[in-house]
Amino acid sequence: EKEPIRVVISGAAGQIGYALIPLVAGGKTFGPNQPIILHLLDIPPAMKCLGGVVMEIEDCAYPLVRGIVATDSYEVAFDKVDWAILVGGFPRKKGMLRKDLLAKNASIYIETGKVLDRCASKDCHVLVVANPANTNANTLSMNTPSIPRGNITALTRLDMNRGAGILAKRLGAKPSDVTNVTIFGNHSKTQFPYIDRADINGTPIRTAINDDSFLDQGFITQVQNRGAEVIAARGFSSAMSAANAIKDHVHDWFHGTKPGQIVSMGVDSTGNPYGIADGLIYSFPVTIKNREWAIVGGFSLTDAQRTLMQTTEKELKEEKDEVSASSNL
Ligand code: NAX
Repeated sequence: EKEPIRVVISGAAGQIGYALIPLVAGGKTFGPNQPIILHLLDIPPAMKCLGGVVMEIEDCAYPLVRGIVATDSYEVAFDKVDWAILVGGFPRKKGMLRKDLLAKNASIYIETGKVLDRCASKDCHVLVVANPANTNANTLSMNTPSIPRGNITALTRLDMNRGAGILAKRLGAKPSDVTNVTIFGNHSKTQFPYIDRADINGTPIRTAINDDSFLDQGFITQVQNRGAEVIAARGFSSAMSAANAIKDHVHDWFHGTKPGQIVSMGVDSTGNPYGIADGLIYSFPVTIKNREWAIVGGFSLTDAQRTLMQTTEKELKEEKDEVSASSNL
């Protein structure tokens, strides 16, 4: 039998945590033969609730779960972890400025980075989910000098899945038949969902849908606003679909992408083939082999599409600058 791997989930008492734990513990991320030791981190006021979550995990009697560590200590939570799924963060409160949200989360991700660097496995693979996800990942990465920068990623898979879902619905097709939708840039309203490498059962999406004004405008806005639509309807932000996307991101990172499959991840932009500035965590099309991602270059881009890529790049630069200003990074 394989050795168990240690997987930490931060923000484990929150709503994404509640939807994610069954996927990780049930073998949907690391596979049905990979035992795991679950490390669950949250803050002190959430400990009682986390205790209830632990009881429920025990009551599920998952065959792959070989241990549970539930804690409010970063040191304990990050001790020897091989994978870190970081969902915990400070939520945007009413009346709070974006700048304050950035600063608050920057301080969390500076601290998280420092402790992770000290305590985690040196080959720890990190996925940041908490918003602003790309910038939190970048902040964390600047504080993890001994973990390779390629090991730090941000979640844009939900946006990619949303895009595939919208296209499939429009075509009356199965979402799984729509492949290779790409998300460029930030996990925010400036993101650029790109469909010119996407297809449905081998037919390019642009041919299958044959409506450029929808594909170049309406579709993009729909993907950008999908998160806000869910909040407006449900009163809470996406959790089921976010957990599902985390499962997909980690699954593909752990197992590799299939031949011909391209997925989107927020990754280090340094040296990228699209002319985006170095030093950002920007979402690109990637393939994955041996737990290493590689950006897929050569996508054809119109001037309008280049502008969309630059708009989201500009936002990421601004977020990075605001974090530096607030924390003297
Ligand atoms: P919840 O508020 O339900 O849960 C967050 C949990 O994090 C809470 O239990 C809280 O106590 C904990 N927490 C707060 N500060 C912490 C810290 N310093 N260390 C450890 N834990 C801490 O939010 P939820 O709906 O689960 O969303 C979590 C995060 O995911 C939010 O930042 C949200 O914006 C972000 N999202 C990102 C998405 C993406 O695609 N990248 C999509 C979904 C989601 O909106």
